[in-house]
Amino acid sequence: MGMTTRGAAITVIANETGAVAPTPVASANEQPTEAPASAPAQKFTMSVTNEQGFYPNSFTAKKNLSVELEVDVKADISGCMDTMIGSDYDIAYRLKPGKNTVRFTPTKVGKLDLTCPMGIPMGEFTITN
Ligand SMILES: [Cu+2]
Repeated sequence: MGMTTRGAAITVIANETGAVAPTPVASANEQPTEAPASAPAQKFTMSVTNEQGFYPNSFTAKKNLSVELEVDVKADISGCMDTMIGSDYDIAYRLKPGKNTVRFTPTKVGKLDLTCPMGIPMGEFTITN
């Protein structure tokens, strides 16, 4: 019985120069856009006590960045003073005893008044660019 040895046929293929596409060059760094949505909120705190009322009550915040106002209610607030209104940004927040967080994003420069529903001032924000 005859055994056949398979001869390995080696085919030499000539390289074609320039056939391999070069790796794309990474694009240049892009400048971040202004005020990305992931920007941290501007945080403020206010307390409500029998001694000082709503205090501190004057804040400065930047436009187009979200605001978190923590209101720590340590006094008994009665009647409509338990509701904080900021009509420019549809703020209508019912304050509970303890810590409350009022959130909004100012979109225009100027004053933002926080009041009770009757208009008695609780605090104000100055919004800047
Ligand atoms: Cu009131």
